[in-house]
Amino acid sequence: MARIHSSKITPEHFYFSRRKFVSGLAAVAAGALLLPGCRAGSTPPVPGAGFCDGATAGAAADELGAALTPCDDVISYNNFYEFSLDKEDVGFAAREFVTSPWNVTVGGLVGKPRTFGLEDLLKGFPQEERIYRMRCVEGWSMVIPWLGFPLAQLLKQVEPLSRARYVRFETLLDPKRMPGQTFGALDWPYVEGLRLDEAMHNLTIVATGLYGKPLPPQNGAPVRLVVPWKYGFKNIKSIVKIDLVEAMPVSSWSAEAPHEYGFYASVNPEVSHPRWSQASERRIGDPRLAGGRMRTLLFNGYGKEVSPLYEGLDLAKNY
Ligand SMILES: Nc1nc2c(c(=O)[nH]1)N[C@H]1C(S)=C(S)[C@@H](COP(=O)(O)O)O[C@H]1N2
Ligand SMILES: [Mo]
Repeated sequence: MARIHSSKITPEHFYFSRRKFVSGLAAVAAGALLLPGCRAGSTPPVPGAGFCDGATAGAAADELGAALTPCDDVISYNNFYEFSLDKEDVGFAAREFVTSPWNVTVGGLVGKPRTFGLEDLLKGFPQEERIYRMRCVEGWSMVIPWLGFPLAQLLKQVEPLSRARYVRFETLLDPKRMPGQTFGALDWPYVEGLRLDEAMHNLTIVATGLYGKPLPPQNGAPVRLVVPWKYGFKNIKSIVKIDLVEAMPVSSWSAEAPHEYGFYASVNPEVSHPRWSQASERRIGDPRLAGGRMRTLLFNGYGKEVSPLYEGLDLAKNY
């Protein structure tokens, strides 16, 4: 574990909360004890078992001309606190995560509640590729070719009632399979939410794969949310439950630090995080930047598509 530097055991998400910070350190320490061999410096990147061999994408760049982030980077630099607080260790910690069988229960304020098996999601909805920028609130970003389908298609099948105004999502709760859930970094399970119109927007997808293959564990296997105009933490991984609800759900990060992480979490270069500016970002794996930063775009560059959702809303207050 000598490879863990102090910068990596102080995840940017945590800072104010001393209690959580200490438990984060304990989590990393516990991880070190459980994994004495850790990863030798020469071991190939996790999962290494060839996920990125034959990785395919329909294009080499996004619609703004930015190159796709190399597959190896997409699967070896992850935030997934259910497994590890160290981004470069998540893939290793999640390598044996069993995601079959898997069910997603969709209910709440709907006319036709239903439990979908993973096969229902894969066969019942045409899978398409979406190349999206993903901007983490910590100030880094990637360009990722996802496979999946619009969440709207799934929601239409269950027939939301008129009282439904928000959608609430939950990650699997199973500390035996997700060891990070015994460390208490967040209140588990991980919860996220969208306003119903955001959830129904065509850009919002249920992702089942990336680079032409089923999602690897570290990226949220077997199903996760991707909302490309919002900060990465909205993209909840390994979903087991979706509920249509009347009141605005409290997401895990808002519960943890309400002044740092709001409900909307739309990417906005003009609204700083209390501890850092959001005006620029580090694009992982982009050799042209040579470690430098690029400007962050309002709504992560999807403003033309999504700004109508927020007419009349004060984006600084609804951060
Ligand atoms: N269940 C769960 N979902 C999660 C997280 C997490 O810790 N747990 N991290 C979030 C954060 S902060 C980011 S930036 C993205 C990272 O997605 P990636 O690892 O696929 O790039 O997942 C989000 N979804
Ligand atoms: Mo993030």
